[in-house]
Order: sequence, then C-alpha cells, then structure tokens
Amino acid sequence: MQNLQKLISGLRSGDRLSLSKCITLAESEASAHQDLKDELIREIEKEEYRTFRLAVTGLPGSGKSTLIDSLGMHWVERGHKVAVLAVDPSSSFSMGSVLGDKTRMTRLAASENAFIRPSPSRLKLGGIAAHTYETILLCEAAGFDRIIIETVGVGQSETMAASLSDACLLVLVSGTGDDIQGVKKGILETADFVFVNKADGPTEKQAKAYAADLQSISSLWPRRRTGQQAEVMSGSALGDIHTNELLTRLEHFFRTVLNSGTWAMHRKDQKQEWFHSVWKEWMFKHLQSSAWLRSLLQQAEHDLDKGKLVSAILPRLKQKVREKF
Ligand SMILES: Nc1nc2c(ncn2[C@@H]2O[C@H](COP(=O)(O)OP(=O)(O)O)[C@@H](O)[C@H]2O)c(=O)[nH]1
Ligand SMILES: [Mg+2]
Repeated sequence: MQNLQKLISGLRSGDRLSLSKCITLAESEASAHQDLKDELIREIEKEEYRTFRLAVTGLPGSGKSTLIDSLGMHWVERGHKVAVLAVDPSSSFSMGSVLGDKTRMTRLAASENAFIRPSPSRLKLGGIAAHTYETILLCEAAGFDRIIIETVGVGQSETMAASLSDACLLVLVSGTGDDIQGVKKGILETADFVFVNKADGPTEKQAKAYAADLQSISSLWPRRRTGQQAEVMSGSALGDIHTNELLTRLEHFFRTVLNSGTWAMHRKDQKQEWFHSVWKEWMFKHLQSSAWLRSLLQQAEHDLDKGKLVSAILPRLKQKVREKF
C-alpha cells in the first residue's frame, strides 16, 4: 500500500513511468491486483480536473492519427499536455493499426508533453469503455488536460468514445463511398465537428465539394448535446492546411462548454457510462461463473445435441432465468 501511495504521488507529479504503471495496474485482470486497483481508482476519482476530452472517429486511413499529430502539437506549443488514447477492438487481431498510429504521430511521440497509449489488446469491447475511462482519469491526474481518444470508426467503438468525450470530431475523406455509408449509419449523429480531410493535391477540389454538400444537409442532422449544429470543414492534416480553423473552432467550443453547464453535464453522463460499463462486465462474469446457470446451459447444449430446436429450447431457458431473478 505504501508503494501505491508512492506510485500515486509519482503520477500526480506528472511522472510518465508512474502513469504507465498505473494504467497497467488499472488494466490488470489478475485477482491479486484487484484491491490495489480499486484503491488506486478510489484515490483518483476524488479529484476532478477541468480538462477537455475529444473523440476522433472515422474509418481507417481517413487521416485521424495524422490530424491528431497536427492538433496535438498545436496544443503542446500552447502549453497544454496532450494524451492520446487509441481504442481499437480489432487490434487484438492485428498490431498493424497501433504501429501505424505511432508512425503517424511522430511529433507527438517525441514530445515530452504528450503521451500516446495504444489500445489495450486483451480487452473486449465491453471492457474497453471502462478501461478507457479509467485511463482518462489517470492521464488527467498526471496533468494532461487535453485527452484525445482515437477510434476506428466502425461499429460500437465510436459511439462508446463519443459517450466518454466532451466533443466528437469525425474525419471523412471524399470519394471512397464509405462517406455516404457513414451518413447512413448515423455516424454523423454523434459528431460535433466533421472534418473532410485530404483537401490537398489532386483530391482538394473533391474534398471541398464534399464538405460543401455535407454542409448543405447538416441542418437536417440532429442537434448536438450542446444545442449547437455540427460544424463541417475541409482541410489537410498532412500539410497542416486549415487545421488552424479547426483549432479555433474547437477552442471556441471548449470555452462555450466550460462556461455553460454543459461540461458538468458531460462529466455526469460519462460517469454513468463508466459505472454501467463496469457493472455490466462484472454481472456478465459473475453470471458466467454461476453453477446454476452453467448447469442450465449444459442441459440446453445437451438438448441441442439431441436434435431439439433452438426455438424450442430458448423460451424455456428464458423462462427459468426469469423465474430465478
Ligand atoms: N494527401 C493526404 N494524405 C493524408 C492526409 N492525412 C493523412 N494522410 C495519409 O493517409 C494515410 C492514413 O493516415 P492515418 O493518419 O494513419 O489514418 P487513420 O487510420 O485514420 O489514423 C497515411 O498514408 C497518411 O499519410 C492529408 O491531409 N492529405
Ligand atoms: Mg490511426
């Protein structure tokens, strides 16, 4: 426990090694670590910092990491400390995206005031939300005031990242066909900012036209939690072209959110999200280890094996569980 206090004071002094160790501890599923982990989180949860959490979503290859390198460096140059957390449920299958991210964020990776943490590869999606939230708290305790969560823009991960963040930036590229699909899938519904990237070289015109198209339909999208309309821009992350405009708008957004009651509301919602994520994980594990449920499942599997229909087994199974709880 004394060691934990030392670790926590190291963390609070901004020591990166302590931060890494704390994240590893929070990530640990070993039963021997659970008490320490609980104590760590209990200590950290007491403090609240007026930081900003930005989710960056979009399909692989749209330029998220490149854009984050550009935005992050601007913030570092203005005295902020920037943490980038990658959330990629698929990274347990391939390390490619993680390595890709590090090579795209070379400036941030070399900066003393930035911290890049790849996606925890062992965790399932359910656990990732809780883990990401805890990592955010730890980074904030270490003095990082701009937290960027980069996700692959598919499935639930980007909705999850948005629910843990104060603002959501969607990165699109024109002409891939995916962008239209993105609009359909409702990805836009979580975005506060839409940045059409790669508005440079031969793709400049197309990107600008696409941004203009999106802009013209943006009034049809649902309003954000802040009551504002999503803002659409185009630019080039690679050449830092027009990322200044994005920065100005983000800063304005941050100020508005901080000065209104929205920030406190976000924090409450994010806490709820964290709580439910941990609770669901725990419930699931707990139920899985229940002898009663296991024998019920074994019986069902046996019946299936004997040729019984799923549609016959499931209602009975559900009924038994309902009676029990
Ligand atoms: N032309 C151009 N290429 C870009 C731009 N931003 C990123 N890229 C390239 O797009 C590819 C994917 O970028 P990356 O940041 O890894 O995308 P991510 O998968 O969304 O994180 C890389 O080859 C980048 O160099 C841009 O603004 N213009
Ligand atoms: Mg990336």
